[in-house]
Amino acid sequence: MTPRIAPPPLPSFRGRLHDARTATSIGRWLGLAITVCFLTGVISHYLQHPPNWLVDVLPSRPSWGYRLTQGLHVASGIAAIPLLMAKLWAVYPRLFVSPPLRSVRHALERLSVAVLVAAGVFQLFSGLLNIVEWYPWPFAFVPVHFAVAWLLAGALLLHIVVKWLEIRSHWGRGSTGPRAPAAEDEPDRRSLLTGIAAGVGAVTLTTVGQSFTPLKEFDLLAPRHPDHGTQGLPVNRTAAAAGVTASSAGNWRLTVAGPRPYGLTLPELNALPQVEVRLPIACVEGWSVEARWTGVRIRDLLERAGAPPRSRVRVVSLERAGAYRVMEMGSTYAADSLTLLALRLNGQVLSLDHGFPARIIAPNRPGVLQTKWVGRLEVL
Ligand SMILES: Nc1nc2c(c(=O)[nH]1)N[C@H]1C(S)=C(S)[C@@H](COP(=O)(O)O)O[C@H]1N2
Ligand SMILES: [Mo]
Repeated sequence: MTPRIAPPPLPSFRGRLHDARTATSIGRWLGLAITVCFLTGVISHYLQHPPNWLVDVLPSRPSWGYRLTQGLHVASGIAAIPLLMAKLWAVYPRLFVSPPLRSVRHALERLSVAVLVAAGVFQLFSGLLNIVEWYPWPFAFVPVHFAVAWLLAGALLLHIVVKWLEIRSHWGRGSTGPRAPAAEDEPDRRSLLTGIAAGVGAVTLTTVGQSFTPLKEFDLLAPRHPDHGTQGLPVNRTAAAAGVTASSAGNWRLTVAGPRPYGLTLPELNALPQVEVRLPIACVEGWSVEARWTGVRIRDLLERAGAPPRSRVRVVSLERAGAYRVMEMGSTYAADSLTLLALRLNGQVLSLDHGFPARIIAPNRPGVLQTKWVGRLEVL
């Protein structure tokens, strides 16, 4: 007879707060954060990569729209990190159930939770690394972050449906019934939740000032500070990084291609009617800041080239290579009176890092599309 080898004993958990009540209390805040993050992320994606049918209907107003949605996207994603860690702490003893798979239903449930956890962890950490511009992976961030967002949304929806009865019975204050939590645990649970709230508050307060400028004094942890940079504005990609030099910008001429193509030197552009607007740059990475921009309306430049109304425009930068060298703009943006080929920033000639001699500034658009060092406009 061969002796039977006993499986290693499963850990036993004595902490009392690893229960459905705690999981529900944390889960609703985590669910809210993920929902806000998902919806604002989808908005960001379609503003940045619109399918053709959407290009001319994307709204160029409100001018602060993208600033708000992308600020919320990054803030809700950051807030979700401590919430996700707390939630995983609350439920991790359930990893150690025996037998590990009880039925087909149980197997499917565990699989869906595995997908949910993996997608949630991936989204939050890839997003976090993206805002510090660290890409320690072989794939492109944007398409993968976008695809996994849908996976996460689907897995979350499934999770809520599967757990609906449990969630409902633990949602209210004095939940009763057979699954009601022990009343003597409530003070401990309140302490735990207060601690989690303090953690969420701390990470939010020390980062949200990167876009919500009234709190900029507390912006200690965000990678960017709204005031730090030449001319009082952060720089995302410097002229040096883009390979643009003062001399390449020196004998610069703007060319405008269209039914009546033309070129303009910088003095000629400066002699055209100048418009001043207050618009934010709102980077996809979460920082944003409003500034005063002066320059020539894009729609005036297009009209001069004989562009028909509701034309789209392609903008080409002097930059030799780079993901943001070429940008296209739908007719709502091109026709908006706030959309400028800006020559000045806060009253000063643009610095080379901010796009000298000329850059695009448009309302309600992701920062990546605010093309710097513009060399050419093409009526489409
Ligand atoms: N040609 C070009 N324009 C560009 C970029 C770039 O890499 N190349 N970066 C964009 C990004 S990501 C942002 S957020 C804004 C930032 O503008 P700023 O550096 O003047 O603050 O410029 C945009 N314009
Ligand atoms: Mo950006």
